[in-house]
Amino acid sequence: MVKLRASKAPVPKSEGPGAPRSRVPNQKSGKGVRKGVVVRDTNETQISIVLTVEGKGVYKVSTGIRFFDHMLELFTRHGAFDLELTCKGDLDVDQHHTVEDVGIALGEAFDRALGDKRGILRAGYFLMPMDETLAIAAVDLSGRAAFAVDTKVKTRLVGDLQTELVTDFFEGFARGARANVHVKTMYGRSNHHKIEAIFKAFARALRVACSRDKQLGEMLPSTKGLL
Ligand SMILES: [Mn+2]
Repeated sequence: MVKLRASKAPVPKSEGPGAPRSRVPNQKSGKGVRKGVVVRDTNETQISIVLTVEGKGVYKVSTGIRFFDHMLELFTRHGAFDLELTCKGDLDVDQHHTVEDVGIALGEAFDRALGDKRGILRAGYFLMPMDETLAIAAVDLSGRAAFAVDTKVKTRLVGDLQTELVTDFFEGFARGARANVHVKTMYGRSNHHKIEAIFKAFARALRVACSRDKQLGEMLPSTKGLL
């Protein structure tokens, strides 16, 4: 667990790390392009993110872990987002802080971009094949953080990524986005495919969850009155 420290960029008090999140969305719902900007600076990682929900699949990603970059790049393309993401993490310790904190910050970027969440579908799922592998993902932008991850990967590394950290990424995302995130490899042979199929399924499930609900319009997709 990392401790947030004030970011280098001047942040208005109402948007600081201690501010109540549900009351400080980056923007209100509406018809425009939704963007989320996050600067997250701790003793372990320095992260900056510019996310566009209605993107063209354009990315500029650098985490220092090439396989993780590959996953974030295809996440951006399959989600039809735009993503500028840089993370300078303490990879000399190991990859844990980098992968977990990128998950948290990316989740926060979505939370900020979606504002009060009026007019979005809120939930989505996808079943993604990748050659011999099949993965599922289900996302609910419910305002509550919960996750379940089953990669079925048995090797310690895929490429240069410590594979156990895939779980930490999705846990971090669920916390940052205040979302329920469930991802699972149903079956497969290639460990590369298992992780990649999960990221693709997740991107496409999230794309649906973020998309605008033509039928409900600006109605909040909840009977509780707050998401
Ligand atoms: Mn690949």
